[in-house]
Amino acid sequence: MEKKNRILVFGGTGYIGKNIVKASVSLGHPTLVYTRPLNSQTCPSKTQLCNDFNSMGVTLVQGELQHDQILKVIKQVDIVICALAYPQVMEQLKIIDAIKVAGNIKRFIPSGFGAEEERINPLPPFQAFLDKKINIRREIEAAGIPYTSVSANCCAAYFVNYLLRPYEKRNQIVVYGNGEAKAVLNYEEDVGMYTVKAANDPRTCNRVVIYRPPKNIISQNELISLWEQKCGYTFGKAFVSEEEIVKRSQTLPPPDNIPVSILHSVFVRGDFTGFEIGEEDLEASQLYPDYNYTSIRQLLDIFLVDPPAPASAAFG
Ligand code: NAP
Ligand code: EMF
Repeated sequence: MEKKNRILVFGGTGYIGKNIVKASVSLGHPTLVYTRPLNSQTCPSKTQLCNDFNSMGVTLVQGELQHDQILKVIKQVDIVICALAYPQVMEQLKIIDAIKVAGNIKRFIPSGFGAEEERINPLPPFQAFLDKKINIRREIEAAGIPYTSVSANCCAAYFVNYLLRPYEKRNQIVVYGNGEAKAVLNYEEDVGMYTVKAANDPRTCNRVVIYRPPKNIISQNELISLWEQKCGYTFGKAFVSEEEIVKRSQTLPPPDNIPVSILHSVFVRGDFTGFEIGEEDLEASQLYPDYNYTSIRQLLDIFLVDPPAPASAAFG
């Protein structure tokens, strides 16, 4: 039996990161999570998650993003996956430096997990957001570190909850633009699984992998219709015009201007399906056809029985 790569996750206690950690464990990898020190100020949900990780056999390494500390743990693994929050995106330079010094890392996955950063041209606030991630891609390439960049498109539970608000039992749903543009909504657990698979796959070395499974390509209007079929209820629609959305992106102060710019890119412009997956591209469901991802239809069935808590407009 081939020895499993040891995987280290930065940001592993986060929204995306926890799915990566769980996927790493479920796929049989020795898994380490580098996390800021736990103390009396640590939020109870993170403390509980770390306890759960311990019981799953995850090795928790507590520390700050400081060179010597991260170098020491990087020397113990084969693969590094970073899921740090957006405000810490440039902190990845420290991880890149440590990987260069260590010299043992087979693959580095930077904290992308969203748009295909170099194939869309969104409103300025989202573009500025993407430019930082693109900068990190260039630094990784310049360092000669083997990498895989992940374009996970939209986290389905996050965005379906944000759009439908099932928890709030509203009779009207907000629609951005005319609701026709196609988005790609991928269940967070599948983002974790695809990411760990890709991180271990020779085919994806120094490549971008796009997560665009066919059953997860959907417009807001299609999503609402599906939800109406499942609920047996017809919702009113409150349309927010593109002009209003653009105006908000221009008038809201940073960082509040980023989420509205993302909504514009995803749901008004349809940027995330605005380019073809060509012969040269790597798409996750084509790379791993035997992996049964959770479709939007299946996710709505989950929401029916277990609606998530109210949406928050974070921009992690
Ligand atoms: P998050 O949950 O907000 O944070 C991830 C981790 O970052 C936290 O668990 C924490 O780890 C660490 N962190 C947070 N604040 C920090 C600070 N001040 N200093 C040092 N570390 C800090 O992040 P996320 O929402 O999962 O985002 C991860 C990536 O996914 C980002 O690149 C984001 O843009 C992307 N994303 C994409 C989507 C989508 O729909 N496509 C949705 C959400 C996020 P510890 O406390 O364990 O140190
Ligand atoms: O705030 C967000 O969405 C609100 C509508 C951010 C967290 C979501 C996100 C999405 C992305 O692409 C869809 C972060 C990074 C992305 O590239």
